[in-house]
Amino acid sequence: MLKELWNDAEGGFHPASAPDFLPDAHLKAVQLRRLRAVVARAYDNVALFRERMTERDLTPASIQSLDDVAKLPFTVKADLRDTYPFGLFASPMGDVVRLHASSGTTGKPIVVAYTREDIEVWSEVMARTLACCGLHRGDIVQNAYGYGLFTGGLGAHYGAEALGATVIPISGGNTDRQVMLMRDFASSAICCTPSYFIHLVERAGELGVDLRELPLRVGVFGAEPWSDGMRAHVEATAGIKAHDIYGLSEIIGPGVGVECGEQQGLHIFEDHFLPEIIDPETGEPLPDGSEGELVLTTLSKKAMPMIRYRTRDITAIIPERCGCGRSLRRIQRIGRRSDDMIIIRGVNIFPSQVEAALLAVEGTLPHYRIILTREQGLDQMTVEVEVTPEVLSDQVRMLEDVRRRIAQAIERIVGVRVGLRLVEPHSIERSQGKAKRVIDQRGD
Ligand code: DLL
Repeated sequence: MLKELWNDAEGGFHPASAPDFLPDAHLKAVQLRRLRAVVARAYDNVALFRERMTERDLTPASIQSLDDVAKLPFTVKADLRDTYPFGLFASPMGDVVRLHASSGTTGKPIVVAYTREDIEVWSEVMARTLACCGLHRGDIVQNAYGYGLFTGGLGAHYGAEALGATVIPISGGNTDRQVMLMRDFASSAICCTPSYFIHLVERAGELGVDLRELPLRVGVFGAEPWSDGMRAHVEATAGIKAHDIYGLSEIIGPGVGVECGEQQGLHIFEDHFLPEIIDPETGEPLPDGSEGELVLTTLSKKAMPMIRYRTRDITAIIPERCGCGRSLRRIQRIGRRSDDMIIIRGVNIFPSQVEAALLAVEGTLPHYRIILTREQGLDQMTVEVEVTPEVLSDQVRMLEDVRRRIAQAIERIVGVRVGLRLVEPHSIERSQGKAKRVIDQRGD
């Protein structure tokens, strides 16, 4: 597959031949053929899936059209935990060439598996991801996603190599060295979490390096939610174009979807991943344009097919065609998960709303934490945010003014008054991977 996409004469992908641009009818035919094959594979090889289909009187022959996917049972994260470690594998161990795992919040990790063909598909979708961000052969890609059981590092690595770019496999952390290599090796792109990149820009500043003066041109940021305010901040402070990349271990890792140059939603690589949006309460499919939970079916995975996996990520499918010409449909950026809702005094609050409120106020820095406590049986929420040295060094009036504006912005967006703590730059711990924004001290 990769060979077909590669056009050496032009030094990169040939856009017209890439599956990103398939005519709709052709794409749908590919999807249906692959859907039928993957359902048959899961039915034949995974006991849990076969039992669930049998309970519903379904066999692989029940899938005659793409809409028939809605007949199939969902798969949820608990299914991966309950069958830990290898219970959902559809390939014999002899065909599994790689395992990854996602740590989750408590207890055992969830384990995912890849055959050689799966690794090829993953490399392909990641190469297409990076091409979508405007990268090509000759680019120097600093890969600061963590290498190891986390899918970010090796996913971006194989994709960058498949694209023909030069990879710097630096992994996460060691920020001073990141800055040094970025300058010395003239990195043109960086892959990492958005929160780590903000830290990197800040540290570079302390070391006297202005990223805007370096050849760095593109950021491929994901693995955690980040707002448009955050994007505006990183694009301005680093002088780059910042693309949002989405994925999850259960489906393949990074490479499920990405923003193109238009930066208006993320294209899903629909020839390999079939997206649906459902009502998270009822499980009913919702039409394009409605917001709900993203459900994904892997169309070509061999070692661990996922049928109607409930991601818990809340988004909507954008019905309109993208200006870039890709026929792949897009989803809106993911700002929240159905399970990260905080309820304070009966009001539902998502961390992304707090972020949007904070970044709208001048004088705040993009470093914050939400601390949840319980006092006399009542849940309390305190937002801790760093403010610029000017705010702190100026007279008390300015500090009070910023505090009042933040409080108002939060109240306007989330609907309740919450505790607020303005702190000095650097007082909140920096992450090397996914930022931990919510600190829950409520106990239970
Ligand atoms: O985070 C895979 C990945 C690596 C994606 C590098 C992008 C870049 P997991 O650790 O399994 O896999 O976490 C998956 O992270 O269900 C979302 O809730 C969240 N997530 C991932 N990308 C985004 C994003 C990797 N761009 C979970 N925006 C997913 C918001 C994201 N949330």
